[in-house]
Amino acid sequence: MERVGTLLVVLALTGLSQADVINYTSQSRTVGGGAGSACENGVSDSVAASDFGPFTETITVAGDFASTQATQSSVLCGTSIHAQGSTSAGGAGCVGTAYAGGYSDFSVVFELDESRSYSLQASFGNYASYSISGPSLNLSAGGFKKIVNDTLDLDGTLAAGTYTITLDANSNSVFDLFDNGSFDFVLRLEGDPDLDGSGSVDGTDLGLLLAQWGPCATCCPADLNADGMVDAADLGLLLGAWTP
Ligand SMILES: [Ca+2]
Ligand SMILES: [Ca+2]
Repeated sequence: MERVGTLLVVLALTGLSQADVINYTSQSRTVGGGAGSACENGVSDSVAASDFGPFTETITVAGDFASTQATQSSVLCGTSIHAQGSTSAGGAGCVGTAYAGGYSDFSVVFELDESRSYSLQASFGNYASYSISGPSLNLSAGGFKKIVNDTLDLDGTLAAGTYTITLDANSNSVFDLFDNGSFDFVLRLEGDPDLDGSGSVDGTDLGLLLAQWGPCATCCPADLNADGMVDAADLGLLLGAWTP
């Protein structure tokens, strides 16, 4: 019974609302495939995220010569952003007449109320592109250019303000020769030790941290130092911020 009681306490703690560091103001996430050309049967299909929740979709559209496919799995967390997407082109026999492919587009705008440490890891394949803009981080690459195996591995401090991240797995979001691409993106920001946003750092926050102990798969607000793990380093930060 004691173990059951402990489990119930942990479940109750993880059910608490937690303080968000990232304040999302808008998002646009879409996957689609196919085309309106005779070469691909003129069939197309697409799905877009309708809110800020997790978005996981795979679209496959069969054509006369080949099928096109696009995928996206993205999660907008309170302290991190995760996004994976890929596209494939079909209709190789259609070169010179028309070409069809998939698209996987990801775009979010968010605000930081105060400066925060961050870590960012990303990789891009083939005709992918990315753009990150804000007060203290401005990066872009790709467009119509092939950026095979481009990677980002950064850390530092983001100043307060508004940031826009755009990831595009086929470079230009239209059906054409540039339709094979992929992105794999993770941005983590340091968490707030007051995990439940109560105004104090106490046993409730400690319980939330312990419940998230280990590697961070996706949303992981107790990863206070933004390294992808909830471990002794984060515990030390929480205890160091303990409210007397
Ligand atoms: Ca608290
Ligand atoms: Ca950590």
